[in-house]
Parts: sequence; structure tokens; C-alpha cells
Amino acid sequence: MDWLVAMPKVELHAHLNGSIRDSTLLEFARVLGEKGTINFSDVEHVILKSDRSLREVFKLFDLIHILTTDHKTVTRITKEVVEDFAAENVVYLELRTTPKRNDSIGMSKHSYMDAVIEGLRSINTVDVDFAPHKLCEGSSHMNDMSNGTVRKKIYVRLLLSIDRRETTEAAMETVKLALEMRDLGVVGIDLSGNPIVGEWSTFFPALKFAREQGLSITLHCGEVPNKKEIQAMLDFLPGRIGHACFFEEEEMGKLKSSKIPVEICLTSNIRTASIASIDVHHFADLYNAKHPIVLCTDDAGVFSTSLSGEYSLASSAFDLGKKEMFQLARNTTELIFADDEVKQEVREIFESAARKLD
Ligand code: 6MZ
Repeated sequence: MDWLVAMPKVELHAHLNGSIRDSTLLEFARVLGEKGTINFSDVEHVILKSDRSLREVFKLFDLIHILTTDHKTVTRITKEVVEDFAAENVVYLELRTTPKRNDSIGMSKHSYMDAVIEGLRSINTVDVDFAPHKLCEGSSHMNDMSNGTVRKKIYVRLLLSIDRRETTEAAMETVKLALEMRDLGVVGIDLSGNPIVGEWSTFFPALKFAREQGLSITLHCGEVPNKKEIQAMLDFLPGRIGHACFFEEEEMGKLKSSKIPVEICLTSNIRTASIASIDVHHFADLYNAKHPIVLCTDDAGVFSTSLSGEYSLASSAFDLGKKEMFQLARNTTELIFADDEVKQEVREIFESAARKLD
């Protein structure tokens, strides 16, 4: 596992509120428990439970959002989540989050995102490159030597998520916010949320508009059986899709011929029972077909995993050695949504790591 931690990695499917440390969630719950807002012992049990159905996962997210939705907390979790990924040598992270509005505490989707940006700015343990170069304060070169030690650097770009519970208008508001925040590192839009809620036709106008305006799109696709929606999503030709669990032969064929890259979240799929067991996971089929894929955590906090853990699981379950795993990680560079300049810099990180590997 050590070499998988040490290896540079790219994370493209991580939900901010799903990636919070358990210790931080428990701390928030304790504070709200003391205030009498929640019953701490009930919540503690829910946070520490490890096996959850997909339905329970979404109930947990409702609880997490009660614990986290204020500006100071959003700033803190953003900082911690990025630090955690950097600590395991994620060199490029596309972090996604659903901008939230909460009138009772004066939170707008915009101020929620300002709190996220504040979190990125507040990180001082690693160098964070989060915005197009000319605007990014505090960014310095890779392997900056300070005090004789190599300082880590992580590129962070943001995806704004549309929650499937939202209306077309709310989805459009998120897209417009993403367009306004392009200079702050927002590169695209994600469609996520409880897959049994909402209709593709509700989100389609906002997603189409986003793409016309030059934003990249990734869709949660096939997390539950829904042939009609899967077909419509594939026809849309998004930049990437997440999961692709309930694809029948016809959809799998269409996916492969369209070459739409797939974000694979092994632990998430197994824990939520979207896939019965690792040995029947579609990773193997897509990997053998040389289809573009990227291993991701989905919700490192909720599923108690890490990106190194996902690589380790794939390596043991599919019998892939060091060279294959490195190549898998390296190939993901081509799937990132950031501009060519960043892509080139990430390629160079892998090139330099490859020289050390030989
Ligand atoms: C679909 C998911 C998800 O946006 O509040 N989310 N949507 N499938 C999944 N697989 C398990 N995991 C997380 O992060 C939490 C939100 O991300 C989406 C859900 O909408 C969840 O409420 P943010 O930062």
C-alpha cells in the first residue's frame, strides 16, 4: 500500500460533504448536541456506521448538511478535505459540491461558494493551485524547497453539483454561478443526488446551457436501473460519467463506442450494493477494453476510504501490479477538466515519477 500512497494520483469524483473526516463530523455533532439542536448519541451511531444502503446514504447526507451548512464550517471542511487528499499525494483534485441556499442564516449559493474558496485560500500546509495561473495567489512551483524539505503541491479545480431534487430554475442558477466563478477555478458541472429522485428533462436545459457556455459536464449515470435515462445521458455525450453500474449490454456497447470516460468508485458501489461484489465489477471489463476510466473515492468520509485505498483494492481484486497501477493513474491526466497548461504540468509530474519508477 505504501507505494500506492507515494504514487502521484488524480481524483476526479469527490463530493465535498461526503469527504469529511469522521472526527470533524463528530465534533460538529457534539456542538449541536450541546445546543440541543440534535441528539448526539443518535447521530454518533449514524456517523460511525459503515455499511449503508444507497437510501441510507442519502439520509446521512441530509444529516451531514444539518451539521455543516454554515459559512465557517464549509470553509473548514474544504480546507481539511484538500489537505487529506494532498497528504496521500493526490496532485490534481476536482472537488465537487452542491451550492446551498439557507435563508435562515443568510447563505446564498454564491456565499456558500465564497466559503469554499476561502477554505482553499486558507490552506498553508501545502501549496494549492486553485485558479487559472494569473489569479492564483500563493501558488508556487512544484517541489519548492523550503527549510530543506519538499513542499507538496496540489492543483484543485471545482465542479458545481446540481442536486436531483432541484428545479430547472435552481439548476440554471448553479450554472450561472459556475460561469461567474470560472476565474476562481470552477471548470464544470456535475449532476448528482438521490438517483431515484428527479427527471433528466428537468436538468437537461441547464446542462445544455452550461455546455454551450464552455463548461465541462459530468453526470451520475446508471447508479440505479433506469434504461431511458441512461440512454438520454449517453446521447448527451457528457465529458465524463460517474458509476455506470446498471448498464445493460446495449448501453455498455454505446458507452464503449462513445469513449465517454467513466469515474469508477469501487468501495462506494460495493457498500451501497449497486454492485454485488468486487469480482463482478465493470472495472474489469472497461479496463480490459482499454476504455478511459479513473478510480475515485466518491465520498471518502461516508465510505471510510481514500484514493490510495481504492487503488489498493483495484490492484488486489484485479491482480494489477505496480506498473499497471502507475499507468492507470497516469492515464487519468487526459481526463481532467482543467486547461491544457495544467494538464501539461500534471503530465510532467507523472513523467518525473515514471523516471523514478524505472
Ligand atoms: C449521487 C451523491 C453520491 O455536494 O453537499 N452525492 N450523489 N450518488 C452518490 N453516491 C453515493 N454521493 C454524494 O456533497 C454531498 C452531496 O453529493 C451528492 C449528494 O447530492 C449529496 O447530498 P455536497 O458537498
